[in-house]
Amino acid sequence: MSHAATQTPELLAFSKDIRSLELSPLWERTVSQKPGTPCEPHIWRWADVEPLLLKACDLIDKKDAERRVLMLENPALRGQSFVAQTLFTGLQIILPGEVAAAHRHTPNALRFVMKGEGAYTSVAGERAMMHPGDFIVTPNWSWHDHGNIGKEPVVWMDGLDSAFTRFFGATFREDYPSETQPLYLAEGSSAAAYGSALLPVDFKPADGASPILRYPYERTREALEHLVRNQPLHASHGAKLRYANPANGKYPFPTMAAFMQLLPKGFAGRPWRSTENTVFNVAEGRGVATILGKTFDFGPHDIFVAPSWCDYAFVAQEDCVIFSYTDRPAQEATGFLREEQL
Ligand code: GTQ
Ligand code: FE2
Repeated sequence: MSHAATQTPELLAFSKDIRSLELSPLWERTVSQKPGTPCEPHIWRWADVEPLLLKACDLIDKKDAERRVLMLENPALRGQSFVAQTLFTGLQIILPGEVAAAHRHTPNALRFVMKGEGAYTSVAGERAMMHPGDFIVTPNWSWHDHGNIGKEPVVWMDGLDSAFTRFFGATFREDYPSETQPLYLAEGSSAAAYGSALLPVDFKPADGASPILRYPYERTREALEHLVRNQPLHASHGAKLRYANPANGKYPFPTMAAFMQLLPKGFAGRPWRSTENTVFNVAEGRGVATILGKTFDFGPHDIFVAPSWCDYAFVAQEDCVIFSYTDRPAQEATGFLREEQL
């Protein structure tokens, strides 16, 4: 509660005087003491964004751009690089023959592959081919480079927790001495070792990012199909699975969770709100998301953000498959998370 203190001339003078000593009275505080952030719900439609990504390919040579990425900035955070106060979203495009040079940084990164075949990412000595619908993990401080050895442009979404490293003043980065890193693990190694509900016999669980490099779309899609046919739907989320870190049963990153949900045609979800900041990326289908009273028609490859404490509800006009990522693990670890069905 903010009490309006009686503003005597002495009190006014006092408040003004202490400002020069970098002090300010709590009883005059104006910053919000409510849940939610200044961020707004917003949608970036593929029909608008795809031509711009292709145009960026004409304008920016790979040699001049470390990564050819368009950042999705929340309308309330222009110039600040973030889609919500805790999350970064970028759309990256890579043309046949191009390489995005190896580097590493303290932010964790996830990729959600959107369009095109023939691109790969190499992370910590292992290469994975990227296919639409795949979810890919780049743990913090691991070397990573990307390339396109196919015949068409490839686009994916980058999700980073760089807002956290910026918040803590802990953003560090390094370039690898050569353009690509050496590959010392065979393709498929992390899937074989960790991706079948089996673990190496000498494995010690750790609290970092998931050891699985790539969570393939086919398997995720299949699991959701099965659930939709055989289990009751969640009233708000339909059939929704979270990507798990097999090392500890938790999330793919200490800071970020990722999910895939299937909303069968005709689904009309109950409104939901959470202090989680959520970025949605439509893999398949058309529908309507209502976020904080604004309605957004969506289709394949559209991206929209539901910032903290903005209530949202889905209507599916076709079978919809929707990827999302959030800051949930950070809020669970701190005990801040609150959520409710409305
Ligand atoms: O691909 O390594 O969108 O380091 C932002 C920072 C992508 C990447 C981004 C990055 C990358
Ligand atoms: Fe990176």
